[in-house]
Amino acid sequence: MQRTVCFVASAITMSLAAVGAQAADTGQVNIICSVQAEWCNMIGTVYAKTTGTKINVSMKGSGEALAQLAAEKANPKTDIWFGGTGDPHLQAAEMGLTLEYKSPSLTQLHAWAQQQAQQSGYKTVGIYSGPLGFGYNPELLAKKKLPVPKSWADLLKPEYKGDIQVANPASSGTAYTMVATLVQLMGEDKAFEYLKALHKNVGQYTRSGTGPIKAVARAETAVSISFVHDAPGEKMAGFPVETVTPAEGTGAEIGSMSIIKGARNLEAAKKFYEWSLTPAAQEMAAAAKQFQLPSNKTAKNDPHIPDFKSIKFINYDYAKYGASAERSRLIAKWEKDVNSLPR
Ligand code: S7P
Repeated sequence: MQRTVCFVASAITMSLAAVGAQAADTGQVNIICSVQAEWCNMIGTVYAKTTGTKINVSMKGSGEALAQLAAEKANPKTDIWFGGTGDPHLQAAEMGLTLEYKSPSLTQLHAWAQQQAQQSGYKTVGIYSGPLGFGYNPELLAKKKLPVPKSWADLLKPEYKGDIQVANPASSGTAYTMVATLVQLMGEDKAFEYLKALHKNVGQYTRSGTGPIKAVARAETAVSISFVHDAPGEKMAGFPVETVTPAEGTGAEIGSMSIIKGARNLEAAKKFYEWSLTPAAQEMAAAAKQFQLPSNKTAKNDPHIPDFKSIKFINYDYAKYGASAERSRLIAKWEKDVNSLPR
């Protein structure tokens, strides 16, 4: 942990040196940040120091962020929702929680990020992408004499009973990405049969999607269903963790950013939004040891970012599975048909 803090602090210092002197006070932006704390802290600190704008950051996973924004709808306290899986951002757009804003920088972004904006009526935008896969602890697997799981089918083998962690789709965008991926890969009936069988092997459903890979890294569980870009940071901190993407195919998130409808600091929020789409801002993710693929085409891609070309992806239907009714229906069905079962 000490190493992480030092690394982030020196990266912040370097970023500040690169962008120049501190600026005068120019208001504030209230942000819900759904990426990891190191990245949230870095963007908050660098942006505040370089622009003079006060940044209030509150950290929340994607599902929890959506719930908070829905609860605040009549009296929003948030200006920007930064990061988190794209499906709840699309749902927020549909629920009228976020503001239409067409950035002049859109053409600088990859097609998948622009598509996320178009599909939402420009109420959100893609800021990064990352593949869903499995994390595993090679030392713990060896100790338990378990093989490395290579496919969705492998996770159902009885020898993994109690050794798999995944988040709860009701609170986690990561876990919802898993449910939507399986439904698209297998068809809904087979996907729910699969999820019921997987349930028997799950030792714990965590609240947040980033919890399971941390548990794998710390040998609290052998296998996780996680975004694979969450592993290199754990590995750099000295933990034994590897990843694999399932042989049958997998989904990817389009991590997104939205301006909140009724934002009290709208002009400041738009400036922060524009800054977040620049290559320099997006490269701060890797400086904070977060290895999602940046959405700006000219941002430098750190070598730790997963190699998308080597992964078998499904053709994820972001519009359909980000739709409010579909997302709520699938989560309710998972609660009723899967989570209620004994393990
Ligand atoms: O920052 C890592 C990351 O995996 O976390 C984000 C997301 O908020 C996960 O949260 P929940 O699953 O708890 O909702 C991802 O967008 C991001 O890549």
